[in-house]
Amino acid sequence: MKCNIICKFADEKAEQMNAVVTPEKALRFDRMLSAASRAVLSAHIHADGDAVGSCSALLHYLRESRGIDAHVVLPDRDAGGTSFLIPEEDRPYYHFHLTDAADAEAVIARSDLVILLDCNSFSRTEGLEAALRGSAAPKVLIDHHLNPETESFDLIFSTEAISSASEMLFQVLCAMPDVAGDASRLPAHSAVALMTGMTTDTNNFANSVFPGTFEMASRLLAAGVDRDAILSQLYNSYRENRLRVMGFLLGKMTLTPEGAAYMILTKRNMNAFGISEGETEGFVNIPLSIREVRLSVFLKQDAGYFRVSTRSKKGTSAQQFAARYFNGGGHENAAGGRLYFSDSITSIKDVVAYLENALNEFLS
Ligand SMILES: [Mn+2]
Repeated sequence: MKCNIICKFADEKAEQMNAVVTPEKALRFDRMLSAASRAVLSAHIHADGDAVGSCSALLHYLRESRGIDAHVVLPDRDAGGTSFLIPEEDRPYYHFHLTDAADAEAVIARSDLVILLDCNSFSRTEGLEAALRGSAAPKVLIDHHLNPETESFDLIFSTEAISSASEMLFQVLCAMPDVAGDASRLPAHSAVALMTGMTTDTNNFANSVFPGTFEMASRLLAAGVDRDAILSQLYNSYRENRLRVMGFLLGKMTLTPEGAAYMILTKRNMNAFGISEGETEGFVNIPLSIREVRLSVFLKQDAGYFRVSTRSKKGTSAQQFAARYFNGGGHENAAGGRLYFSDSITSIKDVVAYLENALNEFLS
């Protein structure tokens, strides 16, 4: 019997990958690290597993392997589920602009190297944007999003043909002379953090998986990474409240005739369930398990606006939907944006009307 589900990875994807980490670029990065003494690493607002994973992996490599006084500066906070990547002894190296802007900006001001991870533009670091842009230090981008802000960086490692910023960083680190392709030469924490970032960005190897993704996973496992322990931290360490609010949202989920599903979480509901930022991570993926659903939208109320997350099945563009109706972006099948309250959108009812109209227009 002929199998009609075959994997088709175009050769150009592999080639694209080779063109990203060339020996010349690796050498330039190695020289930049050798010249640096105080580096600052940053990532997008609402840091997820890949943002925290790639930052904490690089933090440990720079500190342990390169003797660089490295610090991580994040716009708001780390995602709840990845706090195991920031052990108590690492806390002094993490700075959150939301809770201490002066401290975060001072760290950037004294750094002689800026590295942005899992983020295609300084604008996505929100409160940190001015300080990062204003830094006179050389700037490096390690990312996997569409449309990197090329003009703002001295060196860029970025392609969409990769699972995560963590995978991009893995390739870059493997090209460093002290690692030389041997993942067991990475600091143990870095290996765990890279595996974590790749796992969360692929939704545990369900989406955005490339040949290099399994190769990296294989090499990290061979280097001793305990994936069971990571999975237990990521997926079996939630609070009861998270499942209660999940049940509530799924009960109220709306399906549209065009093949969309949406869920809306208000501030009032968040407070009632005692849910904090980051605890609803992954909810937007669930409705895609329904056969008819090709686009899932999750709205979560924030101060003056709704955060919008969208996920889609192949053939439907979550990215275009987020860009067209929510002034956002991201990846083809995973994107996000915002819906602000305005003169025409003053209530939840208006939000629902806007969303339903958008879904109808986009999908029909
Ligand atoms: Mn990412």
